[in-house]
Amino acid sequence: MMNSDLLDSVLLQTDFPQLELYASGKVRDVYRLDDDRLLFVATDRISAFDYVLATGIPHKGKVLTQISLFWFDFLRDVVPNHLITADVERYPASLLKHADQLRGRSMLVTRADMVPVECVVRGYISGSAWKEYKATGAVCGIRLPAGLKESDRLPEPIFTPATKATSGHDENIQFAEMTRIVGPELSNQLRDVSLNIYTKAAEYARQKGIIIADTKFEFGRTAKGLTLADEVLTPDSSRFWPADKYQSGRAQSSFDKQYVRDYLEEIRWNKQPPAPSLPAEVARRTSEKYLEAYRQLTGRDLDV
Ligand code: Q0Z
Repeated sequence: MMNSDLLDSVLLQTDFPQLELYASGKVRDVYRLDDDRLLFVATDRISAFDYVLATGIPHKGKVLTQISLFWFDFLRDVVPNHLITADVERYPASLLKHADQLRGRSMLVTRADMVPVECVVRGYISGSAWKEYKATGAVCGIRLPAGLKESDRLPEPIFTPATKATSGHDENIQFAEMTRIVGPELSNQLRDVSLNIYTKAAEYARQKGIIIADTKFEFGRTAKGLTLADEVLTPDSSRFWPADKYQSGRAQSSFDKQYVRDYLEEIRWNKQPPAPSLPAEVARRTSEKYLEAYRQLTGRDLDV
């Protein structure tokens, strides 16, 4: 018997020989369709400790795509977004031969003139912000109250822009530095819209039992003006914490990746390539967590 029924539920690598790759990341690929339109594809790849693992997570690409689509709709009156359609049957005819690879995990989007700054909003102090705060008492030049503990909720959400460093890692910058890169008017506009979007989404997610500790937005310019692009408010672009396990004063468990991290610590992977594969049970339980995040946020089961 062929095991294709098992294998084809997980997409690690797309196979679109005639499409032109426009950008590729650890888990997503973007193709250029024509001058105005791109095709975004979310694979089932997962990264941990900066490396893509050898095992895919069933349904992950679909869950992340469907979460972004949920937020694009939720935020439609706040900010225009780059989505044209995620309905494969409405894609250009040349893509229909790939419909089975694309369905549920892809979006046809408007190509935007991207702003070269990552718009990060933090409602809680974690990760690089916690490190910076401990060292300096400030994050991206924003002075914070003394005595904060790791993972504390901030008095109000803060805008902490970042740039893609040559290392591939993001580098936190001060708002003043952002104004030198993109100008003061656009910087003010991006800060205000980013804080608005985060506040509205985080309030909603919190009612559904998910703390969105922080998140990264990317914007571009299109005919609609300043446009929300890329993926939005997913577990890959944000820290999702289960609200019922939240406790400040320590690092939080991750909504989606905790089983993966625990396993990688347990096998004492040295965090150098090659990245290991995951036991089927770890992949399956992680898949459940992504599906649970979708269900908790939207109130619906993802049809898988
Ligand atoms: C986003 C990225 C990814 C690697 C380019 N609407 C747009 N127009 C022009 N460019 C982009 C978008 Cl979203 C764009 N990225 C980030 C995404 C893989 C890098 F899926 N790069």
